[in-house]
Amino acid sequence: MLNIVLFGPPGAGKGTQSQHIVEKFQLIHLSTGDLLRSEIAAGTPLGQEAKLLMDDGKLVPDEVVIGMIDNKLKANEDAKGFIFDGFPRTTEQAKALDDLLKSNDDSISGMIALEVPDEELISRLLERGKDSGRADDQNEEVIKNRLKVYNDQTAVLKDYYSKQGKFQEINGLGTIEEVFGRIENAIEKA
Ligand code: B4P
Repeated sequence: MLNIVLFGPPGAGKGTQSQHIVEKFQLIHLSTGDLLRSEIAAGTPLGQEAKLLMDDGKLVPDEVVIGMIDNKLKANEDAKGFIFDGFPRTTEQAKALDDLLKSNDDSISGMIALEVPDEELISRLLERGKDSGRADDQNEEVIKNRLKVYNDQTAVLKDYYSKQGKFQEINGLGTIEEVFGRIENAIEKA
């Protein structure tokens, strides 16, 4: 199976690029951000709890997102592979993902990290916030908090995958097509 972790700070282009990857490589797209926003839209207790944290730019508890991914993996046992978008975001989540895949004799093929400078991330997210309706994209303080959470809790995962020889970093600046071209090359090497 081809299992790719698409990694990067908020606004790096993970969700955008995942759509192209799914089309080209026929992988199942698993975005914890999208799954959480569906729970919010459905007004479930989980969604109500998640909304309070997400609107502040904080992470949702590990056990909640790990449980959602576990359910989705079980529901897609015939898949050719998965693109993990926005997950894992903590070392705890990365270990849990390894265990879930291992129980199916499977593993992560590679992690592709999109590198984009902070000023560009902030400008992309504020732009999206104008019409996306996403509360976490509308306020610069919340965006800065998301970047801090990324630097404090998530960026460490580059080392986690690097130690396994699965880490590739690519430039996330340029047009969506240019970035996708670099991702295609990285996936061929994964
Ligand atoms: P996510 O939904 O993962 O949101 P994100 O980090 O902002 O990235 P996204 O994929 O949406 O944006 P993209 O870079 O594609 O997370 C939201 C929140 O959910 C988190 O803060 C957290 O609270 C919670 N959460 C999610 N997963 C979690 C987990 N595993 N554990 C705990 N909590 C979790 O795009 C951004 C913008 O840039 C778009 O407008 C796009 O059009 C634009 N763009 C993309 N590529 C571009 C390019 N090449 N040039 C110019 N603009 C570009």
